[in-house]
Amino acid sequence: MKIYIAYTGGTIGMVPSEQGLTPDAAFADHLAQHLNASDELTHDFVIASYLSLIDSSNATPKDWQTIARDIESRWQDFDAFIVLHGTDTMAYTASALSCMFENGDKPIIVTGSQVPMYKVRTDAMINVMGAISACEALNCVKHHNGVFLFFAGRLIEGDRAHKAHTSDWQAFSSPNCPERGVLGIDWRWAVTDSTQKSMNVRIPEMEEGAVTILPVFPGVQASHWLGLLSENVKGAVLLSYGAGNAPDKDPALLALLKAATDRGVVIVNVSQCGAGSVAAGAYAAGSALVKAGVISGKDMTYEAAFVKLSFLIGLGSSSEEIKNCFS
Ligand code: ASN
Repeated sequence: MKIYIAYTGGTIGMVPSEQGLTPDAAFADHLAQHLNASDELTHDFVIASYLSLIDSSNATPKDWQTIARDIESRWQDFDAFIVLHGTDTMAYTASALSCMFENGDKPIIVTGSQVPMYKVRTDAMINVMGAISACEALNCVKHHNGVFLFFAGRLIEGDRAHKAHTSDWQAFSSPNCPERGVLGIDWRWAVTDSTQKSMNVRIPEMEEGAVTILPVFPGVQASHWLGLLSENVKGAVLLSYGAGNAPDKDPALLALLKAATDRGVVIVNVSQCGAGSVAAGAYAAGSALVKAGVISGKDMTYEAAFVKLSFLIGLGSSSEEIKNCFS
């Protein structure tokens, strides 16, 4: 197999500096040495290091676009793609690539590590080797391809991953969807729908700052959200309580939401619980949101809801089209 590996930044290839860990341009060579040292790996690897290597906490929607365009430009030349990325925003990038490479017929696996590769006790190579193994399995055994996040033995659908732990090896969860595969000594695969859908690659010009997140917390006031719902904002993820609730006794708060949805901002309700689904309107406190024009994000992660809004806005979809996509 020909496998393209892109190092975009992140802990996996970081080294110490006076300010703390920072990405290292020499990482691609070190990784190549590791991969070439094994006789068992017979693949052709091309490892690219991005010119601007970042801690993924600096990533913006433009970076998702850059990674997607890079993969698209090499699509015909490789059988599989591995994106090495920081964990902080890995779930957003995996979601974005899922939107951009819909029903992709080759694997795109996003991975990284909790501890840099230069350390003795690192999870870097176990994650890279697992990602390579996922590429082999997806390509050869004809399990369904697509975009996935691989971490600590779990192959998670790209638009279902959530960063769930700061320091465990198992940093990602798949709250509302079974993992596609779990890698122990061998793979255990989930049964999936086997209908082959046609591939649809759409990489829009991504806007920065078009989507915001509105946190709900005890005592939240309209003034807290006013700046977040500024003129240039076209979409928002509302991080509600429980099954989709927010305070319904503050008219100013609801009026602010209603004014935003009236001017075309699409506001998607996703629970801050981390797992489970929004049941829009089950409680009076949730019905008030529905009346203000807020739509349900159902069981999406907030990362996926944020990305899907950004993607559809990038495509130039109207508010109505975006709402239809979510429903
Ligand atoms: N701050 C790092 C990043 O997201 C964290 C990591 O990769 N483990 O780039």
